[in-house]
Amino acid sequence: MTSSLTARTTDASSAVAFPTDFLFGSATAAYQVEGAAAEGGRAPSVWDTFAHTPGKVHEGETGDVACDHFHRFREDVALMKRLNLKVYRFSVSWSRVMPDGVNVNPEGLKFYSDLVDELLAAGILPWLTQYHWDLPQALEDQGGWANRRTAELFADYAVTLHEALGSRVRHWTTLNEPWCAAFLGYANGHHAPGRTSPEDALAAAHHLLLGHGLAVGALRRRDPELELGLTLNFTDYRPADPATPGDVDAARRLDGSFNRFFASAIFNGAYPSDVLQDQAGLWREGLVQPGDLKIISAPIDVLGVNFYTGELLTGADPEHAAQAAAAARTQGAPNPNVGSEHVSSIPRGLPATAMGWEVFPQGLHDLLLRLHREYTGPAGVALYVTENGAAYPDVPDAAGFVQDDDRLSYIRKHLHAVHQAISSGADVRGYFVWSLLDNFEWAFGYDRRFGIVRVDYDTLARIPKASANWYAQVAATGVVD
Ligand code: NCW
Repeated sequence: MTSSLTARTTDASSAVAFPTDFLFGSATAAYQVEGAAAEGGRAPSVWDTFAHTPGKVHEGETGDVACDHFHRFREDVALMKRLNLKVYRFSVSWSRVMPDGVNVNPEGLKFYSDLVDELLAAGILPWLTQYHWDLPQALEDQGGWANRRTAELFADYAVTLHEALGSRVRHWTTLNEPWCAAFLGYANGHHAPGRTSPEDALAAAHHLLLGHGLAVGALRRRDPELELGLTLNFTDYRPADPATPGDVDAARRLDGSFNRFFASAIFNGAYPSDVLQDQAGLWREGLVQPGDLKIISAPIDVLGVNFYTGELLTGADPEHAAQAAAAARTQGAPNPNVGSEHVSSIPRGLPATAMGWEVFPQGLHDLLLRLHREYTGPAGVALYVTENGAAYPDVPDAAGFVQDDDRLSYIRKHLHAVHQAISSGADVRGYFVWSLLDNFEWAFGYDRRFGIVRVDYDTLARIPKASANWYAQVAATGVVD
């Protein structure tokens, strides 16, 4: 670790200063903000199909228009500049640049090329995510992520993007939250493509990781200096009662299927044996081919960490059944964690966000140190918090301004947790607030607002909230009060 990564403490008793080269930014995802769903040669993705299927998304809402970022990206980049952001994490819509998943649409590529130019001109580092859940529908029609060919095409897609953008975009994330893409998409059907097969979900998880590994290999061969990685989502799981074996096992199972499954494949080149046991009988014969785990564990430079919450877990204890069922309802039951069906979460009385997610910043601190110790530190891989933030029921005043003290406090507490983790030795180099804008929150439609900037969906006006003004100061000074 270089000395510039050593966290500084300021004179003010509770204020902390981040390393001078620490990157403060914000993140969005293509389907959640772009809109222009049928423009410039873009073809439907699984999310277009899903959102247009009655009953799948809150009030039948879709990403057809979303924040209209496709037409307003210059305004949005100017806004980021006003907020002093150093880096912007965006995702590319595969079906915009390759409508059928295979053939290139130059008009679609041009949008991202223009976006990158605009960012660079504003002095903002572009951070590209290749896949944030919007698979071209044409590929879903051929089996989607349950089909091994999708992983191979994903590597071709990486090369296409690199040919167009590689000289200007140096930070490259293959996947965002493959757990969600595989298990919410294929196991409980809460997300697109809405399938409900545990076997398909495991096939999708493996092929997503394989696609990541093939893309890393292809990109590395083309450009050894690229900063390459992927973003995983992590939740802090603890047993409700550490003395109850069923609860301890529940925490082990969810930590296994949600956290360790992906991290272990990437860093250890193997799926955890206890998780494989939990999922016994659900792995299709021939799914994992010789050499796959070696491809998946190709060295990376950066691990992106998305963190929102923690959960206290119990095994199938009848005493907790009612509480657990209530908690499951807020999360979009049934539990999509294949091999962990009898695990339930117990509310522990902490304040929760509008997603029903408990606010637990200690979990982020402990997670960063754990990742550094068990996975990234030994591999010399840097950590970035690629998403953290909160949805709250915002109440705008007459001018549309939101005094979102709850969101501001959430971000502040989590930044303190990051700072503490750096002080304890974790190599964390940046933080991206989720999200820059209120946007299409998947199955929740526009009902949940994560933005530090309010979007008025009638006028599409952007109005920075109190949290945005506060975060602009943090980004400018590196100091969190
Ligand atoms: S839903 C989700 N999110 C939100 C989304 O807007 C963003 O695109 C994602 O990257 C905010 O950040 C991520 N993540 C899913 C978290 C896990 C939900 C657990 C459900 C258990 C049944």
